[in-house]
Amino acid sequence: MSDLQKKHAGEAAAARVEPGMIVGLGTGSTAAWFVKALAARGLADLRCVPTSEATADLARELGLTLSTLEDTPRIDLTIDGADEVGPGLALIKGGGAALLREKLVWEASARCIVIADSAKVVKTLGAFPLPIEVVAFGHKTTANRIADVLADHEIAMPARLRQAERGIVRTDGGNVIYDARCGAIHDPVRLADDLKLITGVVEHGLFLDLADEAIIGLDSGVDVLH
Ligand code: ABF
Repeated sequence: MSDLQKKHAGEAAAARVEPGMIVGLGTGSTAAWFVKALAARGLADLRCVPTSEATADLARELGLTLSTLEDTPRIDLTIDGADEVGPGLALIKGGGAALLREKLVWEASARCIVIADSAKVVKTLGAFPLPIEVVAFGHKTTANRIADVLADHEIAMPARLRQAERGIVRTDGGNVIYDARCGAIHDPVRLADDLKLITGVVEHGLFLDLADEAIIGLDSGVDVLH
């Protein structure tokens, strides 16, 4: 994980924003570099839709004007991080437990650019555990149904409830996160479809056909993938 590479990617992405835009602000440390660089540009008439309370706090602190999906349902450009960037810009996201709001903002955006350090680029998705957002009520029984679906995809390891020092991790929406240790995901489209059919599953971290471009931070600049 290279903070310098994340900074390069975030700053390059900030240069893509134009005055008057409605901008989706991602979540995570790479997205934080973007938010800082965007605020430093001091562009006029920006309205920003954050994908998490953490990003909202950072943007507010830096003087960016915030909006909501309700007030600005059509976003011009969203810039956000990822945990893995695979072939065809298929992504795993959700390491920051913000995947639901992120996906809602991405799907409301005319254009989405993912920013990441070079270590995030992979040939096959799945080494990073796939986050799955689950309704808290009865989540253990939902986890059993997730295990059955994963088994259908030859994924033997059960998904694990995400916990932190303060206890079970709750998303901004009050849900819980299960991380599925897939190892390798050979059919992301089928897995995404199957996960969404599970009662109790709200969303998952497979972002497929959503990224228009990737700005990959390098030690000495960036690489752009389409
Ligand atoms: C967020 O950024 C999450 O979806 C993703 O997990 C995270 C990556 O965090 P970082 O940029 O800190 O590596 O969008």
